[in-house]
Amino acid sequence: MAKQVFDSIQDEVKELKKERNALIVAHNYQLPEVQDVADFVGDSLNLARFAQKTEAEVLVFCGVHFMAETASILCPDKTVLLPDLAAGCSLAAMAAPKQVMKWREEHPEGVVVAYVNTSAEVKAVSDYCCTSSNAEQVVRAIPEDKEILFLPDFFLGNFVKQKTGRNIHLWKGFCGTHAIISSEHIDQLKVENPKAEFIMHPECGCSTKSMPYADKILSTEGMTNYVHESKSEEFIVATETGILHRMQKQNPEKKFIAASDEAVCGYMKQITLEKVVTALERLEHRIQVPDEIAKKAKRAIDRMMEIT
Ligand code: CIZ
Repeated sequence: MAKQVFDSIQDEVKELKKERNALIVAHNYQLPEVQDVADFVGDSLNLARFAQKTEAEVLVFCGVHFMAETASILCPDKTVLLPDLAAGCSLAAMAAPKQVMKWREEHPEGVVVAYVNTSAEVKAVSDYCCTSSNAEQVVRAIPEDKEILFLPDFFLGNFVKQKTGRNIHLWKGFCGTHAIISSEHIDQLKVENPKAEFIMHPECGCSTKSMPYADKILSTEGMTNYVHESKSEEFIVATETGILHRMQKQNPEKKFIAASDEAVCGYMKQITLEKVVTALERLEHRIQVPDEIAKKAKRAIDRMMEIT
């Protein structure tokens, strides 16, 4: 986006935020210009924590629907806006509440751990919520004799299963964006960039093949912290490409290479700067979770928050 256009929209956003007593939060996968107008950029857990702490009345949530739902559940007194309702999540859509209930019936002693990439309705029929930054910790907090039902991401669940050695049943969901990243392409990038550290997200479909030689397997927040602290100057980053903007901004002297330029989440990219302005002008689209579902989903989210 041209600098002049960006500056003028940024001024408009500043005015509107003041008028509405609003703040903008943006996920690590958002478009660069959306991240640049945000008051806070982070992963879903840190965005939720920020939302809880702030005194703003309105939160423009630049992320996807399930993230805005979580913010709304945790901040029932705030107006949570999602600038475009088409910002969904293909992974979250792979688990419906009825299917989860059936899974529970098949494993009556099982403890259900739902990755944050689930609808509020699915969280409401789960025991614990987790994110990729705390999935291992959440699983370790569950008594050892319990079998665990992990959903919806197969690869994250499998990663946690390997790390903990726990009896975990895995749902067969996956993230279409992370699935694009191939281990063959990573092999080639590693040859071309021999000094680069290779860091990958546990949602990567290629994780089974590439995991043994990944320098680190981390959540988005884990990745941003790691590249900042690491002495290396080059990194191959296997996750949605939006995160490279934050990494480059925080570490201008380092080089970041996307493991795949095609790992772009079309849902995340539904949120544009223009739609952020419209959301603030019209106070739309308000995300509200029905009370009964919110109450039950909050139990699973609170259990996670107590552990991490
Ligand atoms: O929790 C999040 O924000 C997601 C979906 C991924 C991550 O690793 O941060």
